[in-house]
Amino acid sequence: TETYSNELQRAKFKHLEDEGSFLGYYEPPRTDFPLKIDSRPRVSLWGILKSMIGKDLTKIALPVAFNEPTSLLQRLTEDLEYSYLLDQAATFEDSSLRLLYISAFAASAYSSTVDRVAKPFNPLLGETFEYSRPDFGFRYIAEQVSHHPPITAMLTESPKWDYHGEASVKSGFNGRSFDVQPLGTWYLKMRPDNSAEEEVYSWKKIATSVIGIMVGSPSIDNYGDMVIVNNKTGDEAHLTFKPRGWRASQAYEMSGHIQDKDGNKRWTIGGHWNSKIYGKKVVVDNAKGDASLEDSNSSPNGVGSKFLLWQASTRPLVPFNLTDFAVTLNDPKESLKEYLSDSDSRLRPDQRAMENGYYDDADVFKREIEEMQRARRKDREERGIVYQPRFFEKANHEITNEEYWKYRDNYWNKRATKELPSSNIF
Ligand code: ERG
Repeated sequence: TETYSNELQRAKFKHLEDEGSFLGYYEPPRTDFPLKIDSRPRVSLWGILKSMIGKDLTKIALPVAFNEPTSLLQRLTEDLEYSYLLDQAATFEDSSLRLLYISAFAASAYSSTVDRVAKPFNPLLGETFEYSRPDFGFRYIAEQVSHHPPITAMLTESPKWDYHGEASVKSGFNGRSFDVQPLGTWYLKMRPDNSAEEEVYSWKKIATSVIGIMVGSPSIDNYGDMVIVNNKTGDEAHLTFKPRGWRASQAYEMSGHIQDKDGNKRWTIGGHWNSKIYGKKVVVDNAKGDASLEDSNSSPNGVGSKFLLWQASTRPLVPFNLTDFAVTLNDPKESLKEYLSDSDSRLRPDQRAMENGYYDDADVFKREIEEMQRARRKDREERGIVYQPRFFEKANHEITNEEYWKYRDNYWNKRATKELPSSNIF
């Protein structure tokens, strides 16, 4: 606890410990992936998609050959791969510098999409995924709270920050590209080292597209504008992710700036979301407040040239182009089993079969559990029961006043005492 600078951080740390959040996670995460070679049958994406123009993801039934062995609940955990940027952000006294690092965090989430042209398993209604990292200091819980439309609620907590939001997307194949537009708002609650109060940041995610489908070399692009607001100070980050376009030189590019509440630019940010992102101080050099970029040394504290904010980890050699971080997600560790909810993605039989290379079994299991899900829905309809998610509920956000999914505070404490309700969804 000496590593925490104030009462808020210490209280949160104690809460995470008191709820046994890291039980079952003290062994290091796996570094090895069960499957060594990807022997999925080669199927042309265009061959499948050409008859589905105008359809969205919920109406496109794809064979498992288009899946990767992660569930969307796990795919969302990947936002946290570079969570150290948030711990770093909390150390700065200058709120604009905090926002600079938070911007790098928001951009870093896109690095995992490179070469991942595959569909994560669509979570069943009520499916959950938990993931704690004692080494990173956070715990994560996600739940599929709606099936039509598919909506996932998630919350990550750590001593210095909490990150939560709703993943729901509008998607569609327009004949050229398959486009995914995220709809939900994402929130970061920060407990800075030098402050006795929390602050809330919020933003919306940019679009993700599968491009190059017709020409037979599909790849992923992320593009659009992102505005991250510090709702307490009024600071704003304005970030632009360039669409790849025709020139390869523009691929992966992002740039932007951090401004204070009066619109004065304080930092510029830029780089490539697949490799490196830099920050640079904006120096105001005359009374009119014209900004110019100064050049000389390299840290956020010194005045000077650009400094490295973030760098992508190198990818391991595993099937599906998973990152090191993604490899750890579906690990059904012995030490964890006694604590897991029976609705945890790690227990999905279809995904397990796929991870072990049994694609045909995966297809059969997938059909089975989806059939069971349809039967449960039919049963609810007949009995006039409205489905209630177990661990999240709708609430109005106290600061943005938008509707959001609020954690009901009933997962981790029940998990610690092994009293999680059973779901029987798999
Ligand atoms: C983007 C960030 C959002 C949550 C979210 C939801 C779903 C997806 C995107 C993210 C990333 C790209 C995904 C997409 C669903 C399908 C798509 C994973 C994580 C993949 C690349 C597309 C696969 C197509 C296949 C034909 C190969 C459908 O907050």
